[in-house]
Amino acid sequence: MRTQVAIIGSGPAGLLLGQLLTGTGIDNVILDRVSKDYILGRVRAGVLEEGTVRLLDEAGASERLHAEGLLHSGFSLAFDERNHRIDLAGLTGGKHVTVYGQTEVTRDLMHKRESDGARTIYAADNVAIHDFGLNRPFVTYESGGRTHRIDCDFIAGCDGFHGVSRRSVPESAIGTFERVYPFGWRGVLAEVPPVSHELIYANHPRGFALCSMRSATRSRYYVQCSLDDRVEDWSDDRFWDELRRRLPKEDAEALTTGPSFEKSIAPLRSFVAEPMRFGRLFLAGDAAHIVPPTGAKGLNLAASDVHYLFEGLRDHYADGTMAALDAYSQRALQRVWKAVRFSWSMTMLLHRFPDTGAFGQKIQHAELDYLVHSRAASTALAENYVGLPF
Ligand code: RFL
Ligand code: PHB
Repeated sequence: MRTQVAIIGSGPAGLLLGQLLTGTGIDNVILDRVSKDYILGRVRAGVLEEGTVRLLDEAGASERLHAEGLLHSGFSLAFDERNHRIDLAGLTGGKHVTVYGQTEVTRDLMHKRESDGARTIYAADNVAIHDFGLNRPFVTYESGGRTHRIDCDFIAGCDGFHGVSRRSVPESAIGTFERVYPFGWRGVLAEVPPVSHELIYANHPRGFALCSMRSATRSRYYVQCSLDDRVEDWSDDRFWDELRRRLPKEDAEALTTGPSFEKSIAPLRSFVAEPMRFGRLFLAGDAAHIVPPTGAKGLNLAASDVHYLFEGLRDHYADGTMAALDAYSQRALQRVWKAVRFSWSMTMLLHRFPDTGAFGQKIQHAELDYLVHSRAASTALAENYVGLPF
């Protein structure tokens, strides 16, 4: 088989890139190691920046998002037993975020891809990428007991943190930067109305908590937990009790609980690989970087990478230029590091660390107090949260 761009990974990065390319008449094939149903069973991000929504518009996959997504013009930082609202729209000249699940973004992109007749190969075993340092790269994979080969002009490595693309680059050619945090997030999804119509990020002596949602009837909640915890250690009752204890009294009393239908524990990590381009291989999204979810940036960074990569590929196929592809890694990384910094700072601000100590707690408190009472500091927070321009 031959294509122009072989895309490894059918997560939001790969699907969005595939749709933008298909819309411009650039042939592409997406390969994923797992099945479509498995991908649609993953519950992850929930907050979309305006730039991400714009790209989904461009990809022709945003009709349901505009009908069902929830526009949020603010969120709360909870500490000292009360909520302090950050007025995102007021501080950023009217910008919003949209609360719409990653699962739904993925479903909409898959649906659009199928209706366009673009090729996707699910459950592809042993995907391997070859000769990306040369002009004629190719991809191999196994399926139905046979090995298949796809010849292409470029490979887009959109296969997440554990994918094969980044691992195929010789260690001497790649630099990595990493911080692993000493805790995780225990998350639940439950068919109950959200405790508040806006998100609440809580800093509490017992640990961080986050109240989010997927719709007016479906809530997504998280509490900071130990890395040693297993999902089975957390009954629904234990989860709801812990969440209540970490919220201001008015929210704890208003919280509606119910059986959870998705439970997970996610470790938290910051990670960046540099550069993001190796010859004819381009990394995008979690394949190149990971941020802790505290700033709601992972999916949005995948989208901005895809924007820069798409521009490079589009220009190349329009008039043969490599200029934007040559600039890809540098342009993407400039934005990546700002989101890595923001996600790290939100994580440091809101969690209890084993070594926080009395001094650390005083510093966190002073910073929170400054953030919510200084217009300059609130503006910087809001500007980053709604997303830096791309
Ligand atoms: P994905 O979604 O991991 O997709 C990668 C795809 O590649 C496939 N794959 C392979 N395919 C072929 N061969 C191989 N060897 C392969 N290895 C892997 C996988 O099966 C998969 O289908 O990466 P992508 O597309 O870069 O998207 C990134 C986002 O998924 C991620 O950044 C976000 O989910 C992060 N995140 C959040 N981001 C936000 O912007 N806002 C949020 O509110 C937010 N909340 C979150 C989050 C992530 C979380 N977890 C679970 C880590 C909340 C949580 C709890
Ligand atoms: C979510 O709804 O899953 C969510 C929202 C905000 C975050 C992280 C996750 O910062």
